[in-house]
Amino acid sequence: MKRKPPETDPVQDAPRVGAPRRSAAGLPAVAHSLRTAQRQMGTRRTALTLLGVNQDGGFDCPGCAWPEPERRHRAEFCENGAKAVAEEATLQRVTPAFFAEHPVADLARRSGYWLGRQGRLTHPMYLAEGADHYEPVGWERALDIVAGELDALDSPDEALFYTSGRTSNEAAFLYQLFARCFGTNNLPDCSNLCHESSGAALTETLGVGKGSVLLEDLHRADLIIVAGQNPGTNHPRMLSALEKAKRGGARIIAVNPLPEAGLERFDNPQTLRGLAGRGTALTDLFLQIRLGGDQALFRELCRRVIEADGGVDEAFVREHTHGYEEFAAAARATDPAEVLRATGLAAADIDRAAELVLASERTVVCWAMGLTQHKHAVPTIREVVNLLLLRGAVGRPGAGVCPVRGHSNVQGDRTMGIVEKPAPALLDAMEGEFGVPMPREHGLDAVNAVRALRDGRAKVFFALGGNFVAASPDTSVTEAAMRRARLTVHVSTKLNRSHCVTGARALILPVLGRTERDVQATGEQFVTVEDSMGMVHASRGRLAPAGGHLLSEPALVCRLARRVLGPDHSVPWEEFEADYAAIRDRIARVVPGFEDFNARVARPGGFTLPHAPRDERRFPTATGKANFTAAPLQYPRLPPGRLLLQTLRSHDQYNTTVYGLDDRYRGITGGRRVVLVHPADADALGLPDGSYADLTGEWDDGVERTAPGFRVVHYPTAPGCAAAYFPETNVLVPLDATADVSNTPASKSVVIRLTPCADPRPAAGGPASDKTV
Ligand SMILES: Nc1nc2c(c(=O)[nH]1)N[C@H]1C(S)=C(S)[C@@H](COP(=O)(O)OP(=O)(O)OC[C@H]3O[C@@H](n4cnc5c(=O)[nH]c(N)nc54)[C@H](O)[C@@H]3O)O[C@H]1N2
Ligand SMILES: Nc1nc2c(c(=O)[nH]1)N[C@H]1C(S)=C(S)[C@@H](COP(=O)(O)OP(=O)(O)OC[C@H]3O[C@@H](n4cnc5c(=O)[nH]c(N)nc54)[C@H](O)[C@@H]3O)O[C@H]1N2
Ligand SMILES: [Mo]
Repeated sequence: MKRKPPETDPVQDAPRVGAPRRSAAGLPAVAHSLRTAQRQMGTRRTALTLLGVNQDGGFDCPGCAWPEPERRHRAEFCENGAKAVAEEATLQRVTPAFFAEHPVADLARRSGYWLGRQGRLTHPMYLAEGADHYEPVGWERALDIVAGELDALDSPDEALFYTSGRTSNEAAFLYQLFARCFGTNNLPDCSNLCHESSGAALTETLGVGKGSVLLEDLHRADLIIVAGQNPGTNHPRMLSALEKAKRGGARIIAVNPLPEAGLERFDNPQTLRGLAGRGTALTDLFLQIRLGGDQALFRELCRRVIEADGGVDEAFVREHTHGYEEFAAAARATDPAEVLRATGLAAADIDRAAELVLASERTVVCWAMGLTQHKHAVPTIREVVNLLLLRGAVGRPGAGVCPVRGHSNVQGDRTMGIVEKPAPALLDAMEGEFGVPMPREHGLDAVNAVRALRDGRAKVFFALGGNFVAASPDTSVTEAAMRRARLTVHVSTKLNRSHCVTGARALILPVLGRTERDVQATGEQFVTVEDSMGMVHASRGRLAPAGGHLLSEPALVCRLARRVLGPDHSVPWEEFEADYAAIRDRIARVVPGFEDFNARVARPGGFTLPHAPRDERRFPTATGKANFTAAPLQYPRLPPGRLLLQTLRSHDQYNTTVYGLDDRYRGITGGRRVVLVHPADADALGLPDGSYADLTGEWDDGVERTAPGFRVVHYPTAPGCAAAYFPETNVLVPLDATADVSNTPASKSVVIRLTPCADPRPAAGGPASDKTV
């Protein structure tokens, strides 16, 4: 069976390729961010907006979740933060006139890049059944439509309430409360596609599904291992922390199939040295690992530690851990030859890594999607924990686990109860506080939400932010599933693919972004967020709203709840809408660690949430100790003539939002349909640099999934491994190819074959370009 890719508009995608960069940031990055911002916002607005990012009294950067240092620079943002802000603060507008001009079928042919560039959404819009255009609709009528469809369901579990990680704590708390008062735990979120594997592994082994280090721990570390993460692009402010650690004597090991520029060298634009291009070399040891080889690497490091004299912190292991003997036996049985096969590394490099680990008292391991998006992601992250436990490197200053989160408030959303498998304690607390019975049965995660839509078990899809259709795997399956819904509703700031691939009826509900002033009945409001290290602080928008019809996310949820649950509901929705401090008072009573929330968040910099393993070496697991886990070694096996593809981010995108067509650090400009292949693999496949190929995914359901027309780039990736950007390649990721336990799509290990094809660019006789792009 063949599966055709969904139609998108033929963006003028004409990639040009130069040499990859050897360092990140510096002056070019500053210039680049200001240029992007000015183009979208003009000079005055650029200055006004960017100076408010991550400052006390300002707003939290809507980019990544990296924490702010206590002593902030005047401009505590980075190139990619500036792009995220500009994307939201743009002066372009998508008005009802735009929708009158563009039927949905036309929008569905456009690229995500084009859709995003049309600007901010300004009016609630409704797509009636059978209609071909969205039409403006009043808020009351829009909420009536949602309430009507929800009322008509046979069970509350036929509704899905998705969340993307930009939502504030206040909006997230109200949203999960609403969904549960309505009667379902169907709260899939972007975490399911992202760090779910980290949460699963850490909860089981340490008892808390969050990172155990603070910024100052990074600064004090002896050794920082950065595995499966590209901070130069996705967490640029992390480079400042790495630089500081480095200056304090830390060593850094980068574990990655790609030599990422940001990890090689950092020219800090906030220091003179950096501006002059005399930056800091960051990586001491680069382990160019095969995709999915990390569990084997960490297991081997564990073996070395166990076998070295004095390698194991015996006092810590005795006092605080469980399962050591069983794990040590498994580690001792590791076959070094298999480790070399799984990792593709040289024995000498592993020796060097083991030396650095053994020489370090204070080790931090940082990771992101390179570890979480594999079939064996959970055992891989457990292996990271095993290594740190052996060294007593949890709950010690300068040491610990550091899963680097993605969306700016994805961690906070989870803390607020956006989770499809809620802890009974959370439900008990909400029942006690609000007197409403909470559903106990587990709900659907993101992948299971797609399955439920596909199978007709779910009929209403409601999204608080995000771009579910483009972010989810198996694009054709996901899109077909979405089209089966009775109603799809997107609470959004910008136009995206999910507005174009709809259920029988659809709504777009426009809201305020982080950068905008939020005024309610009791006056100006602020919201709060939690960063990757469990710090909670306030975020206050400064700009005038993008239009007069926008609601804030908390206000929208309150109005919807009142409409669906009735005006006499026991939750005071009206009071919450008028005064967000009233929401925080309830959070303080329901969510552990938020006691006295309003007072503590009023302090500059906010406050840090408690973390038992970090603060007191207490491990709230099933055994009451930190758990070693001895899983069998796993790594992807590749049939001959095939490559293992990872789907990743370019420097010019934020998940499904494409800012531009360049991937500066990797030397690629002007296009996104590129596939990075090791020269030896490309030669063996008869694919010269600059030739074109179709990518076809192979999976055991026998369905062939094809993404056509990618320019082949000979690139120094690990042999046998390829890389291409998502969301273009999500069509290749099978819905059923997910991580064990966490059910996160395995989008970093897709088996593909490359078939040579003709150059699809217009100049080469390919399809005509779209004049409007
Ligand atoms: N500018 C910008 N910032 C962002 C985002 C964005 O899109 N743009 N997205 C945000 C979000 S939601 C997230 S989750 C984070 C994502 O941050 P990252 O995880 O850095 O994002 P990816 O681009 O997916 O990069 C994965 C990295 O892991 C490596 N890798 C892939 N597979 C493996 C493997 O098997 N082993 C090892 N050791 N390495 C591997 C890749 O080569 C790449 O360097 O960034 C957040 N910040
Ligand atoms: N193949 C592949 N797929 C992946 C990944 C991968 O590495 N490879 N990464 C996965 C990861 S880590 C993640 S986190 C997901 C991301 O999945 P999502 O979070 O669903 O996707 P985004 O692209 O971040 O969502 C962008 C949209 O959010 C809306 N938006 C932006 N700001 C706001 C706001 O303040 N309020 C509201 N209401 N809406 C707003 C805009 O309309 C914008 O179009 O994608 C996943 N998909
Ligand atoms: Mo993410």
